[in-house]
Amino acid sequence: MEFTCIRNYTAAPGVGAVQINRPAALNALNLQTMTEIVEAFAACDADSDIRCILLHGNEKAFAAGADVKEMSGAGAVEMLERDQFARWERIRQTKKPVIAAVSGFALGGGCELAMLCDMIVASETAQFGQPEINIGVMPGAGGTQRLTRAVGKALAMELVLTGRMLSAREALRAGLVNRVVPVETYLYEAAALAREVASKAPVAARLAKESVLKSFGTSLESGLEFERKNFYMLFATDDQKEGMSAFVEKRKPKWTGK
Ligand code: DAK
Repeated sequence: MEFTCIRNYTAAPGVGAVQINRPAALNALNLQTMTEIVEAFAACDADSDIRCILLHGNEKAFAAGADVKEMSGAGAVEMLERDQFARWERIRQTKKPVIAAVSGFALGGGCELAMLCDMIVASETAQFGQPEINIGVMPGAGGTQRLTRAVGKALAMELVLTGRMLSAREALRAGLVNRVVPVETYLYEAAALAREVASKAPVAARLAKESVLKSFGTSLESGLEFERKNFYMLFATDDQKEGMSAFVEKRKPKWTGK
């Protein structure tokens, strides 16, 4: 069996790279690819040398959506039995920060996958969209929710109802992506950002990610309470002692992740 997702190299110190690799189908996400992404993320999460995950496709496509050919003949019961949501849920539960490097198409499930990541670095050629309406369905993996939270109701409604694609620059203006960089350097820039995140105290990074994500779907009050508990918890780590001592002693901290 040929792998459609590659996790075989370290893009930068502390960074585990995962590449979606079905170029002939513009990286359309079939069940096999989703399973392999889940496995790759789980392996990165379990590897203490990896502190940040970088997910990317190729220059032409991050992912042009779920695999329409695989889905087209399926009925509701078959879709239910495929239990795709379990795979998406496992990706959502990734503990380490995840950065998506997006070039070319990020459509439908591809856009949803990018939005499931914690930050997005886009190349100038990136195009985002939820074109499911054009094939008689609607976003099914969080698109109506995450896109709306990221860009607001007006633009989300337009994208979901017309299927129009958003350019990288528009995505930046709308707050969907963190930065737009030349296509020649997008992977390098994304890896540099991932490397910076990977250089931070790992437990603090994990709890900080968790706390930011908590702001969705919770009241300000319970979000603040959650944040407070995580903040206190960090005072039980060696890294907090090390980080603050290093600051006082004017030296670089050495993180142990403990
Ligand atoms: N699925 C399968 N194959 C795809 C594909 C896709 N989404 N997108 C592209 N391909 C394939 C094309 O069929 C073509 O294959 P061959 O004909 O060469 O065998 C090859 O990739 C190159 O594509 P094109 O020839 O079309 O390339 P162009 O440059 O002319 O056009 C395009 C690029 C991206 C505009 C066009 O390919 C396109 O419109 N693709 C479909 C985009 C789309 O509709 N995406 C949304 C799909 S629905 C769920 C989770 C997620 C989802 C659903 C449920 N659960 C958890 C339950 C998500 C649903 C979706 O994403």
